[in-house]
Amino acid sequence: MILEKGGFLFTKAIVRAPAANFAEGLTTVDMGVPDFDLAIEQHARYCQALAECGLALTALDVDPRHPDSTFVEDTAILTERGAILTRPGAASRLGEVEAMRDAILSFFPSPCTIEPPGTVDGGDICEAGEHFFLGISERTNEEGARQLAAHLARMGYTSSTFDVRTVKGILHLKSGISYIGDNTLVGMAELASDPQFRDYSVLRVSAEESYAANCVRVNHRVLVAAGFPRITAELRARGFDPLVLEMSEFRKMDGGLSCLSLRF
Ligand code: CIR
Repeated sequence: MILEKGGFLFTKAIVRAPAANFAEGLTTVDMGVPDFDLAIEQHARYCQALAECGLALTALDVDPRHPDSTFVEDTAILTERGAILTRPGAASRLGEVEAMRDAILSFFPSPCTIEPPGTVDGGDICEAGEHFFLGISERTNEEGARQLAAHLARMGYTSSTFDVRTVKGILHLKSGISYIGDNTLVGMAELASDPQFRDYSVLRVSAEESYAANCVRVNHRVLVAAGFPRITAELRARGFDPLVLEMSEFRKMDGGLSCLSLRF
């Protein structure tokens, strides 16, 4: 496996542990109420995994004013060439951006912003080297994607949009497809067959393993959710090095592996 320059030599990550009222956050799935103690345990293991991959972590203060605030990925897009603070599409999450602004200022002194009526959730933004796929979803609207595309273009990146609203069962673009480096995507069949992904090698997840489409390349490892043996074996067979993590409690709140951190 070739470790690419540009994108996957991360040294830092921002995380935030779930607040005690985490179960009061938004969800579209019917998988029961998350167990808070187990969520804390899974989050701690997730942080330990990032540290094992060589990342130094910044942990934001727990924020019970925002029950979804453990899903830090949605509040910013961090690239090698600059940062964009988002404007989350759920009203209850708008206030999460302020703490993220404070946290990134020492690393990214002049982040761009998304202005009303634009909305963008970081979970809809899939960085694939020089190109970004921007999901249009219930959270990211066309205006948000337009503003983001302009910011990215100024940084020298290209982008294209993908409407995920017709794909059943996914909240964000990255719930259904992930870029793991080496020109490779992992994706649900409904997305993987789209012509805009034709120049990539695509590892397809089966319908039963669709939750595992949200995996995360972190330096030499690929974080994969536990319980999905087929895609984990396939990753291994292709020369990737999966690091398997339990995500059951975050899944109940529509969260995947990528949303629990911002890596840069
Ligand atoms: C929400 O509905 O906003 C949270 N409960 C889950 C957000 C997951 N974020 C992500 O996948 N990037």
